[in-house]
Amino acid sequence: MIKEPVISRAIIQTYLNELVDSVESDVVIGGAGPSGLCAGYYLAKKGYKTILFERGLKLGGGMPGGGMMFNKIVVQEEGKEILDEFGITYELFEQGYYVANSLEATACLTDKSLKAGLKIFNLISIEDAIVREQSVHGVVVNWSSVEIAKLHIDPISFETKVVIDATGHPCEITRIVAAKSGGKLSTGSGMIEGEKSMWADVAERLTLENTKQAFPNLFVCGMAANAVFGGPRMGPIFGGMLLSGKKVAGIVEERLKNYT
Ligand code: 48H
Repeated sequence: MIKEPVISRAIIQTYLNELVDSVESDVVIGGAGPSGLCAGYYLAKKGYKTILFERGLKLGGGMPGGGMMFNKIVVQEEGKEILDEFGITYELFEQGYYVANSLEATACLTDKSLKAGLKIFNLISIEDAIVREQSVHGVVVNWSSVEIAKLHIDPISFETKVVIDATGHPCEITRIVAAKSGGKLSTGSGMIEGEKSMWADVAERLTLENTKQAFPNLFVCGMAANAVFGGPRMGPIFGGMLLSGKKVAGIVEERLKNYT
């Protein structure tokens, strides 16, 4: 006989165990787009306790939508190694341009990052950061439904050594830190420089250059990196997003090795 209370207990208990275990971690990532999932995969695979909060119900950010709802993504030569790493099927369209199904790409990133040990909590939004002595020490979160319904309910916080802002175009975590720190980011102006108009070639290069620390213990990747440091957008080419996720994982790993 199937008992409803057991089903309820199984869900609530296992979820809460994971949430309680995540209150302290090595890395918190905000956003489950391609760059965030990729960063989470490489860090979790190395054994770092890595937690990801995603505002939405579904994962993948802007990836499943492809280009203007055509569910295909393009990846340039440099990004092919990551398609291979995640087992994503692709075809050569023209020399240097690979095309993949955006749904399969999203599914593979999700599957491999979860199996590598990344803890993903969807439907939870990061609304603030813990900042102490000019350094980030964690994130402040609430249910996305609370945010959407504009309910006056206090959030809870998760302490961590490093935060990665992978929230895409709005660069939400860094924007909050910039505002509350009075413009102390490591950008030219100390504030968010803002994303520039489309220029795929330059944008893909700058995405990688801009993948770095924006504030002590706060790193940016993907579109957030370009928004924070002032790079252009690139449209539905995703090599830069994937490579940025991999790059930030490497930088964060170095930071964690020297963390006291
Ligand atoms: C929790 C949050 C919060 C928050 C947002 O936009 P994304 O796909 O991000 P990237 O940078 O990995 O990829 C960008 C790519 O999808 C894209 O938009 C491109 C290539 N555009 C080019 C162009 O020219 O337009 O994903 C970000 C994720 C989303 O799922 C959000 O729901 C989530 O972050 N998110 N999660 N707390 N405060 N803010």
